[in-house]
Amino acid sequence: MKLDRFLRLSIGLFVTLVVVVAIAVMLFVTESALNVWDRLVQGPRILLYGYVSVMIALVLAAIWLIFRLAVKRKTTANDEVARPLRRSDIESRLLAAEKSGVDISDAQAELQELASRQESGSVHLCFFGEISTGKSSLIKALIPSADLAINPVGGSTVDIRHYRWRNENGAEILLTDVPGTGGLDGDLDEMALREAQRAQLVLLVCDGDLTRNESRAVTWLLALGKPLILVMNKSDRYNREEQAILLERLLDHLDNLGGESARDQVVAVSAGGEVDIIEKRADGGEASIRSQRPADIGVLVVAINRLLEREAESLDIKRDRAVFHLAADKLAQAEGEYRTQRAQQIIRNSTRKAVVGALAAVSPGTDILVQGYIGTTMTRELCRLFGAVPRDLDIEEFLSLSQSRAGKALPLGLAVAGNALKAFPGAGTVAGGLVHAVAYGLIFDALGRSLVMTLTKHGELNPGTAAKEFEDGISEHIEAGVRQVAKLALDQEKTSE
Ligand SMILES: Nc1nc2c(ncn2[C@@H]2O[C@H](COP(=O)(O)OP(=O)(O)OP(=O)(O)O)[C@@H](O)[C@H]2O)c(=O)[nH]1
Ligand SMILES: [Mg+2]
Repeated sequence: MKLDRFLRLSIGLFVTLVVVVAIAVMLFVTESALNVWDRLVQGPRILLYGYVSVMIALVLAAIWLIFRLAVKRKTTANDEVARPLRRSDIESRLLAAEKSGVDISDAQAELQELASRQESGSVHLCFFGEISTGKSSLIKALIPSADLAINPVGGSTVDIRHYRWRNENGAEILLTDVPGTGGLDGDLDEMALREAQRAQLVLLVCDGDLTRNESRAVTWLLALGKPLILVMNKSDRYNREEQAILLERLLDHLDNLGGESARDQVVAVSAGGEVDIIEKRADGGEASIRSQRPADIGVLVVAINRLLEREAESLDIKRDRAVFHLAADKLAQAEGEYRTQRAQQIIRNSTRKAVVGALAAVSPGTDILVQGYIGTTMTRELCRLFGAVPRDLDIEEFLSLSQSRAGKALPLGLAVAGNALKAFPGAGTVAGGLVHAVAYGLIFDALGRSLVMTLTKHGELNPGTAAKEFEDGISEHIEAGVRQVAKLALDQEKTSE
């Protein structure tokens, strides 16, 4: 109790003291400010304006410095707002990417294909689904004269083909057959997904309840805003009741996955398909005859026509948006590849500088290299490449956190470098300086590699996380980079001889 009272008394005294000091400081500052102001007002105007300008400049400089050092800046990726992509968005992104050296040909080809489809005014219906669900058979049932690969063994369609179909209103529609997804070749999945993205309408063909992959595909298509019909093919394998139950379930799935679907957007059909019938011959023997099961696809034709009618206004707009996304995805992929390449270049350049520095200096020490000019430049360049805008303090903190680990890893670097140089053809007698230079190079290379991993994963430089990444992966990275760095050091030494 006594202690509590003493504490409160002390706090009271302390607060009083602070208030007294604050009032004194305020009085002092006000007095001097007023003094200065009086003199300035009485003096020549030029002095007044000059003084005020210098004060303003000092305040602005202080704000700028605080902002640069302490305020976290947003990465460019975070600035993006989720809204439908427009042609102008994607075109300006393409232009910017091309300027910085990214190969934009794939993304550009996508826009060109869109332009030619827009010009022809064609409507594309893509038959999309898991392998062997009967996509090609359905097209064959709609266009009996079409020549399609149909096979009981999954994976019979391996490319994209368009077939002309005239519906009852006389409109010409292109039916697109694509490879089935879920086969052994992942590239075919990619090909099918992209073509579905380019079509105005997608028929997702399944042959029973939705599998996990099919549910995922429906979610993706709905997110793209794709007009969709869920086609349960091979319904001849089920009786009426079973068909009704399956259809109900598919409708539920579609609702749960976020589709605002009309009942006629889920249909049960039978493309027919081939069937082997055993016939008794006149001589008493048996013969197997391959025949075509009758197709039952009337509801599908009705569903297609209704959806085309309902969506007439928005078909092209939705298709265009989906293709802009496709082009943006392709651009992002190209940017990723470019970034990887550029990052390797930056790391290689910095590593070379570290090796050169180490070869030239008597005893450079990891601290000078890691925390010095080369370390800061490499970190800054890699951050810029990944669109991260770290504060200067973050870079400093990251490098100083990494420093102790770099120092500890030096013996390992030296051992690995020594071994690698001995094994290198033409290295001759390995001098101590060269081993040190390779070891420093290895540490630098590891720093760059771990930084790229962090930036790829998080998109920004968080000093603690990045330094931890460096620490965790350093041995692995040292081993991975040794051949390249040893070669670099040997080449460097040869050129300086
Ligand atoms: N029972 C039955 N079998 C069918 C039906 N439609 C197709 N099939 C059979 O299913 C198998 C696969 O048919 P495809 O048309 O090649 O299937 P797909 O989806 O194009 O296959 P991929 O191109 O490999 O993805 C064939 O053996 C067809 O005869 C159907 O309505 N009922
Ligand atoms: Mg097929």
